[in-house]
Amino acid sequence: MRIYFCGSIRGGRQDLLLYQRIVEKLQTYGKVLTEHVSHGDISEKGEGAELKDDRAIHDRDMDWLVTADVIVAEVTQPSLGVGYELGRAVAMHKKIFCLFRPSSGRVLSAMIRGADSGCQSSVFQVRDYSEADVETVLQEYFSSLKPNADAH
Ligand code: 6K6
Repeated sequence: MRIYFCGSIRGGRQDLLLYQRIVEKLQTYGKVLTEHVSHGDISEKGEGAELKDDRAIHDRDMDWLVTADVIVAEVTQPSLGVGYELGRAVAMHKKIFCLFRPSSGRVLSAMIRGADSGCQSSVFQVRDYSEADVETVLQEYFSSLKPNADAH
């Protein structure tokens, strides 16, 4: 399974340690295409060890998104890039799982919360969770995916 993980970079790196836990768990289910989102050496400016221009980053990420079977996004820290990736993934009819922590005191964008139809088999799901439960929540989501289910 090819997994595309979305998390804030220029939107703010406050949740970096949580992204690392999420990526570690996701790696037990398949190949995480965007592992770098959890790398501590990328600053809020999006600068990392491997310097690329913005167009190259965008084009490479979109190529990966096309090939992904499932998109997992931590959406608590607002990020334009994550919102953009989710919109593009919806247009591609991808399976999408968004994780939000109400304990942050934030209110999730209606455009993300409202994209979840509320039905358990919805291709776009938003899950409220607390940090301590992140591995369990991911486990529940991935066990609910049918083996060999078509992402389109
Ligand atoms: C250099 C080395 C590694 O990463 C960099 C530079 N930046 C980015 N690289 C890869 N993906 C990125 C980069 N900046 C943003 N993204 C994508 O947008 C990621 O897949 C994130 O999910 C999302 C974050 O968007 P912002 O708006 O918070 O930056």
